[in-house]
Amino acid sequence: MVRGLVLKAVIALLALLILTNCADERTPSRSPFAEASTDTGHMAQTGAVTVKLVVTEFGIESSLTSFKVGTPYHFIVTNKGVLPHELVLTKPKGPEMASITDLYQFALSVVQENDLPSGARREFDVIFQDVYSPGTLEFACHIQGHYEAGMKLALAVD
Ligand SMILES: [Cu+2]
Repeated sequence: MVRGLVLKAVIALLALLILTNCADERTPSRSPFAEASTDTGHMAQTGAVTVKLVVTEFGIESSLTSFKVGTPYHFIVTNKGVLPHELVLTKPKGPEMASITDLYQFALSVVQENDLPSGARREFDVIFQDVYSPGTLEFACHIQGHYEAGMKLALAVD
């Protein structure tokens, strides 16, 4: 009888320990995870700065071209042109970014051509981690000929 009781007590204690452990492990890991996933959409409505982008033949317009490091921005891009376009947030094409591969590999954000046909609207979030002096970062469409026709817009981050 006594042994049975002790066993039950031990089992109960073990169960309690396991439960407590689970709770302990869950609590710290859950909050940053929730902030990263669930709250991102929420943040877009409350804390983030909304930026409207328009792409056409052949240009890019933005409601904002001056940004701050660490501020969450919620971008809404609309294709008001008749052709499909893309919107890449990357460094300007040049000696440092000589190929399309370089441009995409560096990109802080990419809305692909397939996702941005005429009339389409796409949204994405960016929090700039680094400072970019004017002329070192831009929105661009690198579909053949579009960039050269004027589909680029310089921005700055400080
Ligand atoms: Cu384009």
